[in-house]
Amino acid sequence: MPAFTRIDHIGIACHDLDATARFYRDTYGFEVTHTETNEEQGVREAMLRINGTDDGGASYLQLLEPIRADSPVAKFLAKSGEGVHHIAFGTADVAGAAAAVGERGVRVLGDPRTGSMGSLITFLHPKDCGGVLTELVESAAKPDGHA
Ligand code: CMX
Ligand code: CO
Repeated sequence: MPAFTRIDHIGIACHDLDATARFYRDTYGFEVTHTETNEEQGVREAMLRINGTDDGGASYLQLLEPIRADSPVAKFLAKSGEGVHHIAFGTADVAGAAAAVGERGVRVLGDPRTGSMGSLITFLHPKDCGGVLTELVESAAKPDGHA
């Protein structure tokens, strides 16, 4: 069984990243700790660190605003509206974890590629996960200090 060590993040689809970030700041005091655009995923994203430090052991909210009409998040917003889009589990070895989950009959959506903050990510099909789009994340930073 692969080791999944934390909830890395919860991904939330929104139309307006800045307005949604303001809601989380004003309602809960959660601050945006990182922003970036991921061209491949077709999103502008904001990470709000909820606990820990950026050492590979923290948990985040990940706000996602589409930058292209044909991106997965744009498609989701058109169909379902704003809300929780995916959950992401942290692991020290995303390729190994994806292979192990794939052996259990879950469709893995592509090879590991670049995610937030230099991480390696892949996705599991929501139809094989009880309706939950699931992401696997290997942080660029390792909690034990080893690269
Ligand atoms: N959660 C739950 N179900 C979802 C879903 C989601 N986020 N997105 C799509 N689905 C469901 C749809 O409702 C649909 O169900 P029905 O067949 O019952 O209608 C089914 O999955 C197929 O959806 P679709 O709208 O036809 O979309 P596609 O099949 O083209 O794509 C998916 C779905 C999951 C393969 C695609 O969204 C994907 O590859 N996602 C992974 C990449 C991604 O989401 N990137 C953005 C986040 C980036 C990041 O986290 O850094
Ligand atoms: Co994500």
